[in-house]
Amino acid sequence: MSNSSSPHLAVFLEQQNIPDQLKQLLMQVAKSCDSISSAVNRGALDNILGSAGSGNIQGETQQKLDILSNDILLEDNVASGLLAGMASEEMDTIYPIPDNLPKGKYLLLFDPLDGSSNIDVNVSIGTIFSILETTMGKSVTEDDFLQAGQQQVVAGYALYGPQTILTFTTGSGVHMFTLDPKTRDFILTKSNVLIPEDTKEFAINMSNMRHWDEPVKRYVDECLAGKEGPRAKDFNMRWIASMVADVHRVLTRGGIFMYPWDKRDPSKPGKLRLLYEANPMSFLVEQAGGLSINGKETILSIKPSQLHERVSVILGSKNEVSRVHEYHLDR
Ligand code: P6P
Repeated sequence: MSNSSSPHLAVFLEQQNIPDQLKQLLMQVAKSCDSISSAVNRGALDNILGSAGSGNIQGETQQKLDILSNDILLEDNVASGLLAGMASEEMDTIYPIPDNLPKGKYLLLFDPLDGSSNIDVNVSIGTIFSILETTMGKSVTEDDFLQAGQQQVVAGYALYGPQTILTFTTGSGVHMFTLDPKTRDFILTKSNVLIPEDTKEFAINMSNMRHWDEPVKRYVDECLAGKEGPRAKDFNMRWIASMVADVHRVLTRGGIFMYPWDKRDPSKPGKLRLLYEANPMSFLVEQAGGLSINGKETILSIKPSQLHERVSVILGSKNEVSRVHEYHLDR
């Protein structure tokens, strides 16, 4: 879609009916993603691959790029005067804006670099972000972040792949911008993205099959049965193990992405995090005409009870997610 008349991000935002401070915040986040993209592209040249030798609250080993990406987002946005606080997959607790700095009314939540297991093997990774509102200038606590996903004012991601693509919604459709490596401008390349209601492509980590709950196993078995089975059509499977890349494919050509609850750790509702992975992706998918559920309920309706809460995720093409939903209700 891009041509010389395609608007830059700043021009596009000027045309949007959203508060100026939110436009400024989106521009700032885009700038941070541009910086992360440059760091990711440099990789081993700057000795920033591999483990940082530390762990996060999720119990995961932090990669050097995880921490660098987190620091870029913190440092770029802390003094913007637009935020009351930030929260990150890589930080145990929330980050309130210090009292000596100007405060705003937005909360910025992010997974600074999603798909970290792919960093060292040069497979697409990304930044996921979500913006909530609070009272202007408030000294925030964790409770201010515990809002249902339907309260988000912005959701988006930056995908660091063959191109760097910034995708976001402000509640008026989903729009995609490609980073021009020469000018470092984000150029609108796809607007009002819509997910096809049907698909022949499913995404799930098949190695966990023996641990799945019955409704998910029933759905995947039917996909695997292909033309000879009850679906009477063949399916294809994809699994990149970077949620950003898998969801970008679903937004771009349809599909169903699943990281469901499984019985490896029954106390955990799922692997993916609700506030800064599932909620932003669910807002994008619903704005693009898809569905996003945890099995029985829509993810955007879930009221969080803790910052790093996890959730089962089944999202994508409307008619496929509806089928999985029915199987959960039938059980
Ligand atoms: P698995 C990446 O670590 C992540 O959080 C998501 O981006 C991705 O979809 C999932 O985990 C991959 O998990 O168990 O297949 O490695």
